[in-house]
Amino acid sequence: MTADLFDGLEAAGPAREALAPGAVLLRGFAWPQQAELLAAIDTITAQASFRRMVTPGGHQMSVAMTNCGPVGWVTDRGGYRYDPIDPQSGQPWPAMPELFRELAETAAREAGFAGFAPDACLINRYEPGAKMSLHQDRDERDVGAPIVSVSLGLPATFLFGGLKRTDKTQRYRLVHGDVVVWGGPARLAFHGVASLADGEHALLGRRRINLTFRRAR
Ligand code: MD3
Ligand code: FE
Repeated sequence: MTADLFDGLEAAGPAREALAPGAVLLRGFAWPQQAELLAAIDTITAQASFRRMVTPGGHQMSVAMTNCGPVGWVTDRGGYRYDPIDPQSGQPWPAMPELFRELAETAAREAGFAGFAPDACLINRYEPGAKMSLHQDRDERDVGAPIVSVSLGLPATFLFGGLKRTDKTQRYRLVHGDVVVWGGPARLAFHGVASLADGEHALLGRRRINLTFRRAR
């Protein structure tokens, strides 16, 4: 009896929560890979360290960033772009680990976007007080491809709005291991992250790390 119920749950697959049309939260989807993900992040950041970039307007971001994969998202006084070279080292970004690619592809498939092949993985590091103001992600060539985000470490309050900056925002709490797939009508929605509350995470300490997978070109 219990086995039958359990089989039923297994057949249903991971818990899928629709946040909005096109936005699917897979709670704890990255949990099984957490140790490997953190080890891979350490390897990447040893080659391409976290840095706080400057916006075209001249403000230094509170979130520290790095990238892996064929291209990386960068900003400086000249604007936003995807660059195959890390401007800090003059070298290509570290390769995207197979584990990352597979996690992003599997999550996208679970959310109904089969065949997602990310060529960029932006790695964001939030320390207490760091935040990301409301913005759209529109530097990618094909906005038909979804964005997959993986939350690790301290919990964050994610702000999700509409297609206009002034649209009302909804708040979601994203915790360690959560994966969200943003596609379809959600792909161009305004979004941001509220100032990170202080805390202590068992594996990451006073930090939140977010992986954002994109098809940039
Ligand atoms: C919803 N990062 O790097 S990831 C970003 O938690 C960014 O670091 C946030 O927004 C973070 O651009 C949020 C979730 C996310 C990413 C892209 C989206 C949500 C999105 C694009 C459209 C709608
Ligand atoms: Fe974004």
